[in-house]
Amino acid sequence: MKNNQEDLTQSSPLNPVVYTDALSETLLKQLFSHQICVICIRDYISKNVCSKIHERLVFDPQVNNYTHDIETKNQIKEVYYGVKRFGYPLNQIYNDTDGKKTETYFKQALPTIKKIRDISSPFLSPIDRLRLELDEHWSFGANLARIEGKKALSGIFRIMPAELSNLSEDNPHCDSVLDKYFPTIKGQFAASIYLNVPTQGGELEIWDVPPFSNDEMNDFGPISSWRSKLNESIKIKPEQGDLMLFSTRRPHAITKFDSAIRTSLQTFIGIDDSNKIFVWN
Ligand SMILES: O=C(O)CCC(=O)C(=O)O
Ligand SMILES: [Fe+2]
Repeated sequence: MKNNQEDLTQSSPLNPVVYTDALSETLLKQLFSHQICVICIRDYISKNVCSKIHERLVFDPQVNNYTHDIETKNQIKEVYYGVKRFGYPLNQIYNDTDGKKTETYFKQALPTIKKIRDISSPFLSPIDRLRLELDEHWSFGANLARIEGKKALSGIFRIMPAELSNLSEDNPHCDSVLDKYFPTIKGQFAASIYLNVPTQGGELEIWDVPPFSNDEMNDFGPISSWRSKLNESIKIKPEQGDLMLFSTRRPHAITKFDSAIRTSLQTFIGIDDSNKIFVWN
C-alpha cells in the first residue's frame, strides 16, 4: 500500500516524457512497461480538422455529464468533476440495476464510432487513425474490445468548460476499469487527441510514480487529499492536434484554466496478459 511519500519513488527509468513524430513498437513497449510516462506526438491531427470536429460536436444535443467512478469496498460512487462527454462510456453501466444502461451502451457503441467518423469526413476519424496505427505498430495486434461478446465503444468526445475546470485540478484521479469486464488486463492507458485548448492552463498533469493497483487506489484515501500526498508532478501543455498516451493508473489531473472550452477525443487502451491491445471507452 502506498500510504506515505517514501513509497512513491519515481518509476520511469527513461526520460518520463517522450516527444516523437510517430508511434513505434519500441515506444509502445516502453510505455506499457512503465519505463516512460507519456508519449506526446505534436500535430498528430491537423489543426483545421480538429477545429471542424470540435465545432460539429461541442453543441451536440447528446452531450452529457461525464461522471468519474470511485470504487470502494462495497459500492461504486459516481462523482462529477465538470467534464462533459459525447458518447456513452462503460463506467455508466457500473451501477445498472435493470440492464437498461447496458443495453444503451451496446446500442450506442458502433453508431457513436460511426458518428465521429462521419463528422470527420472527408478526413479519417482521428480515433480510427489511432486504432489503425496501434494495430500496425503492435505485433500482438490492437482491436476494438469485446465485452460480453459484443463490440465496445472506442472514442469519446470530452468537453471541459473553463468554469468547473478547478474540479479536475483539485481532484487528481486514476482510471481503472472493473476487473469483471477484462479479467486478464494488466495495464490501462489513455490516448487523448486535443481538439480545442485554452491558451493558458489545461495542462495534463501526471505523477511519475509506479501505477496504482485497484487496492492501492482505494487505500490512498479520498482523491481530494491525493495532491498533498504526492511528490512533484509533470505538466504537459497540449496544443491543438497533439496526441498523448499515458498510464491511467498513475495519478493524473488537468490543470484549471480561465477561458475557452477544452475538448479532446479520448480512448482507453488495455493490454492483456498475452500482450494483445484492446481499446474501449
Ligand atoms: O484530457 C486529458 O488531458 C486527460 C483526460 C483523462 O483524465 C484521461 O484520459 O484519463
Ligand atoms: Fe483520467
